[in-house]
Amino acid sequence: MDYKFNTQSIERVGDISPKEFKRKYVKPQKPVVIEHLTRDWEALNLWDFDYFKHIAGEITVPLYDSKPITANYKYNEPQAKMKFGEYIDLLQSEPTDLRLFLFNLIKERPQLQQHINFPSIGLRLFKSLPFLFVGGKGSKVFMHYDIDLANILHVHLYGKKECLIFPPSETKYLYKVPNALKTNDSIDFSNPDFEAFPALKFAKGFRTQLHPGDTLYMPEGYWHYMTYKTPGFSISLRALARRPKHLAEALYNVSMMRLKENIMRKFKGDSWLIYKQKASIKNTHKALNIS
Ligand SMILES: O=C(O)CCC(=O)C(=O)O
Repeated sequence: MDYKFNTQSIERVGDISPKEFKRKYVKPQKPVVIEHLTRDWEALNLWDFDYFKHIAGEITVPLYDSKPITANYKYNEPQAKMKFGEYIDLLQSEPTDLRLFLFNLIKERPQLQQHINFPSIGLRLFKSLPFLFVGGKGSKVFMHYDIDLANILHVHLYGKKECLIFPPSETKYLYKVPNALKTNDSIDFSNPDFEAFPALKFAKGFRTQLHPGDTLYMPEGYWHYMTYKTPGFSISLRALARRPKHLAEALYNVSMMRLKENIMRKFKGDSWLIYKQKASIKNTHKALNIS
């Protein structure tokens, strides 16, 4: 991985006790990859694309691509829908930027629940929300943080994936788009243009490459950008944000932010989205005194 950003490699541990995990990573809100947390998961051996096609090929799934959104779409509305089996055929036959994002496959196929074990790691994980993420070779998940600012265990189960992440402290350098949880659409985080986006030079982040069985702990509100080096999938387990500031933002995001966004898109159309892109640059440069 050859990111131009100022990054350090995310620490890796094999096994870790809940006490040590809390002390070394949750309390200081530091990311870590835990290599053996899911050693006993049947999903690691059983789940692959053929298996998903067999048990869930007929389900219609929402898909997202990498094109900037237009005002015709509501907040987080998928750009495409397809039978899961057809999508699997597509990503196995050619590179595609179509991704399955935050999909609760276990709700659709509850028998899958028995193949995963919620780890005892000192986080109170939501048992009903193991979300599935799937991507084709080369697909990229734009830089964002999650609406609930949860503590996330991102369990990688198949393929190879690269992760570039930044703590919330770096938001001021990342050209955050107003009333959204993403950065300016024109930034290519695989090859950033520091002339056009000079504040990015100051951002300090972390990177790693995930292989099947790796669990990435992403603390509250961490920005993340993922690149699928091969077709692959992961699931994420989440626990509520603990910091009052983050909890308050999570509540605001799921209620007001989303609502405001849908109203503005409806009444102002694409000019609202264009305004926000420009504002992400203007606000960042103004706050940092960059002319
Ligand atoms: O890896 C992916 O496809 C997206 C992961 C993600 O955005 C998340 O875990 O919140």
